[in-house]
Amino acid sequence: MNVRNFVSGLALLFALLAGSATCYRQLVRKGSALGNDCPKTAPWPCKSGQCLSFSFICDGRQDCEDGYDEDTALCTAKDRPASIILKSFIARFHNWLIPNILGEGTPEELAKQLTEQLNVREYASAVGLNKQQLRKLVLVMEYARDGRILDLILDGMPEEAYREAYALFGRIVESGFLGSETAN
Ligand SMILES: [Ca+2]
Repeated sequence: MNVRNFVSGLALLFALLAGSATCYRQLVRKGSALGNDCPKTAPWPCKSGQCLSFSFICDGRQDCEDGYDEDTALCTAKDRPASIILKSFIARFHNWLIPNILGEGTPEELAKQLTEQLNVREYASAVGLNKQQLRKLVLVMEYARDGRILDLILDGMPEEAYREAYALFGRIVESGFLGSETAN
């Protein structure tokens, strides 16, 4: 195999999926991407053997014979910020986020759960949030999505966290993370 093609293909996948690196590595291990012999025009290998271009991944229609291109975990990772970026954000602002907003856990664990859990309810049950904590998390995510910087600051957010909070939490919310939950 051409190693350079493989490496740049993998880098491209990471960039395009822009998802959880950890989750992606697990998916690669489960799948066949490490033996990728697909052409450049359709560089994404289904586990069942077909090659797809990126526009077919998570577009809502099954293109792989086994449906892997619409795999729930894969598509969740695609829509969420990379866990490594979240981890760094959580680590820098842990005084604000842990445990008040995200619950108890290391930045790495919490980032992983945020990128991999389907919605805020499943996140809450994975990290052990009670009802009140769940409501608080939903509220902060809504504030971030709506750009309510003053409410976030009143809620304890350091001002310098805002840009990242907006980009990261906003994107998580956009991926459908809140489901039907609202804080009010
Ligand atoms: Ca598809």
